[in-house]
Amino acid sequence: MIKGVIFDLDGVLVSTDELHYKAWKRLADEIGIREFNKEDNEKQRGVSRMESLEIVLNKGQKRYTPKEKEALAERKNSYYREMLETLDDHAALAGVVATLEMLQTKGILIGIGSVSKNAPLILAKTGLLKYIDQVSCGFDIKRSKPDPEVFEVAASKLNLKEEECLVVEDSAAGVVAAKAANMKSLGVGPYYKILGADYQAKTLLDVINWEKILC
Ligand code: B16
Ligand code: MG
Repeated sequence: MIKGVIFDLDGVLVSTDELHYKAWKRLADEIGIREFNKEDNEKQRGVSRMESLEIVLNKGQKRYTPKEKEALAERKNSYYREMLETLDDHAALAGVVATLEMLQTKGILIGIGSVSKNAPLILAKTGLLKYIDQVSCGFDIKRSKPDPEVFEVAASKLNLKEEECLVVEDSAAGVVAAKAANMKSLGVGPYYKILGADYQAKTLLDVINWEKILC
C-alpha cells in the first residue's frame, strides 16, 4: 500500500527543463561549443550539475581544470537562477495542483526527490511548497540519479519504508534510481513510454488509474 508519493521536480512538477537548456546553451555558445543541442540536453535530465557540464564540454575539444569547471558550472547556474526569477504559480505543469490536492485529500504524504540544488527556490517561487511534506534535493545527497540516494532520503524524511513510496519521474536515470530504491514508479513527460516505469502517462492530467497505482 502506497503511503507517500515522491515527485521529481524538473520536468514533472515544473517545466524548468527548458530553462536548464537555455542556460546551458548560452554557456556553450559563450565558450565556443556551438554543437550543443536539444539531443545532448535530453541526456542532462535528472543528472547532476557537474555531470551536465561534462555533457556540454564533451562536445568541444578544450580541456578544463577542476577549478575552471567549477566556475563554468557556477556561471551556468547564475544564468539559470536569473531565469527562475520569472517563475510564478502559473509555472506548474498541467494537472500538478489537482494531483497534489487529490493526494492530500487521500492522506498520502508528498515528497520531492530532485538532485537540483535549486529545488527549494523553485518550490517557493511556484507556490508548490505548501503541498510538500518533505524535500530531498541536491543539498541532501552525495550521489545523483541513477543512484537511489535522493529517493531513500525522501522516504526516510517522510518516515516511510521504501516500498510504501511511489516515485513520479520524467527521466530514465530517475526510474532506474526508483527501482534501485525498491519503489514503484510512474513515468511522465515526452519520453514516458520508454522510461521503463511501472505506470505511464504523458502528463499528470492523463493519469486515470490512481486507485490502482496507490493500492
Ligand atoms: P541544479 P530533477 C535535475 O532536476 C535536472 O533534471 C538536471 O538537468 C539538473 O542538472 C539537476 O537537477 C541539477 O540541477 O543545477 O539546479 O542543481 O530532474 O532531479 O528535479
Ligand atoms: Mg526530472
